[in-house]
This record gives sequence, C-alpha cells and structure tokens, in this order.
Amino acid sequence: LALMSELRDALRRSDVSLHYQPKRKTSDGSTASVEALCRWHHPVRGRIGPDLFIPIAEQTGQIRVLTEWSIVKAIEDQAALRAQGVHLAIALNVSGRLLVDEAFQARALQLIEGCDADLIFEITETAVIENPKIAAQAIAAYRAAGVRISIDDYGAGLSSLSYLKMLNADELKIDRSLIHDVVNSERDRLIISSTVDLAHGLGMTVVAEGVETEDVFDVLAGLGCDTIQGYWVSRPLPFNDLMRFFDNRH
Ligand code: G
Ligand code: G
Ligand code: NA
Ligand code: MN
Repeated sequence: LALMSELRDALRRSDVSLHYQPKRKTSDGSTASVEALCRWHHPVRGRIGPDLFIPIAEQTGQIRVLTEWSIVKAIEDQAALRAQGVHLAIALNVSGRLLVDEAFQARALQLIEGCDADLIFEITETAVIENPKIAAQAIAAYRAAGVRISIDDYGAGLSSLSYLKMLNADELKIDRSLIHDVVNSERDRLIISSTVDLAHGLGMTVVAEGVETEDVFDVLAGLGCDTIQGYWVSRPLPFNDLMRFFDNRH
C-alpha cells in the first residue's frame, strides 16, 4: 500500500508509461487499433507489473487518476502518430468500477471533447458492474462523444450473456482462455463461431486476444473473427518501437 502513495509521483515523474499492442484486421492485415497497457518502472523496485498495481489501484481508488492520466497520454501519443501520417484508434482499459463513476465520466468527457481523439474504451471487470442502468447511461454518453466501447475478456470467469444484454458495445473481445486450444478443440471452435454469429448479429466486431501462433490465427480468421491481437502479431511495444512497427510495414 505504501507503493500506492508513490503512484501519483510516479505519474508526474513519467515512471509510468503506456505500451501499445496492435490489433490486426483479418480481412486485409491492416492495424485496426492499438491497445494501451500500463507499465511502471520504479526507481528502486524496478519493473512493477500491472497485474500487481492495477488491482491495488482499484481497491484504493487511484485507478481513477491512473486512467485519467492514460487518456491524456494516449491523446498526446495519437497526435504524435498522426503527425507522422499514422492514423490509429487507441484502446484504453477502463474498469467496470470507473464506468459507473460520475466524477470520472465528467473528467473523461472533458478531456475527450474538443479534440478529435479516436478512442476505444475496453470495459474490463464487467463482473463488478452492479448498476446496469448507470453503466448503460455512461456508455451512451461516451458513444455520443465518439468513443467506441469494447467488452473485454468475454467468456472469462464471471462475464456472461447478461453483459451483452445490458452493455451496448461496438466490439467484443473473446478472452484468451477460449482462444488457445482452437486448433485441437472442436468444442472451443463451436463456442467461438456461435459467439461470432451472436456478436455480429448485435452489430459488434469480434477481437480474438492472446493469439500466439499462425495456426491459431488461421483458424480464428476462418471462424469469422474480425480482428486478432496477441504475441503472434506483436508484443505490447513502447511508443518508439510502435513507430518502427509502422515504418517497417508501410
Ligand atoms: O499488459 P499486461 O498483460 O501485463 O496487463 C495485465 C493486466 O493489467 C491486464 O488485465 C490488463 O488489462 C491490465 N491493465 C494494463 N494496463 C491497464 C490500465 O491502464 N488500466 C486498467 N484498468 N487495466 C490495465
Ligand atoms: O486483460 P487484458 O485483455 O487487457 O490483458 C492484456 C494482457 O495480455 C497484456 O498484459 C498483454 O501483455 C497480455 N497479452 C497480450 N498478447 C498476449 C498473448 O499472445 N499471450 C499471452 N499469454 N498474453 C498476451
Ligand atoms: Na484489455
Ligand atoms: Mn482482455
């Protein structure tokens, strides 16, 4: 917990940074968007993984400051990419708790409105959404501001069909636990293809995450997944390496 009192300073000192992982379209191989993932380089402890500090930030409420900082940083990085001729939507992880936080919503909309940012909010931890009505209102407000909504980690843990009923989203990300066995499991392929049909019927594009090999990529493309994310396409990259990723491709 002492760690968390340092988070605010860490943000100010730029010890926290955003890495970006490309999400690739299966139709033409182009990059649909990139997902921003937080990294913390502590001056004494070294690298602290988001698996450790995100859950603590959620418990202490500091996830709000961190996510507001991420929005500012992503908008800045997006503008820098544009200046280089690279137009990319940036996806940010927004925890279910923040989705229903009105102070966060006011600040987020203030940051987004008035600049032509192209952002996607990946709603994580949908399991904690206890007020579907407020969640739906928040989603409507973000979409009105031009932010697309993605349901993250679908099919993992407690996430369920009821989220598709209550969250009006643009994108569905199938959790990697349902992805990695597709080559060998007929059962997993059936679950994925019916999820793809369901999502498409509801007007959502489908992302398969955690794709680590070409044969998995091929099976998922064949099952109709619109977008692929995972180590096989690219690891999450520091901003400068992301620039190089595009220099090499175009
Ligand atoms: O990047 P990595 O796989 O190490 O991330 C581990 C977890 O931390 C993932 O579940 C990811 O969604 C989460 N995470 C990374 N950055 C952020 C962030 O900025 N906000 C939130 N809420 N979660 C994040
Ligand atoms: O919860 P979320 O889906 O946001 O988690 C993203 C996390 O998954 C990031 O921390 C990222 O490092 C990790 N990740 C991205 N691609 C792969 C992959 O192909 N395999 C595995 N095991 N993890 C991945
Ligand atoms: Na995510
Ligand atoms: Mn995910």
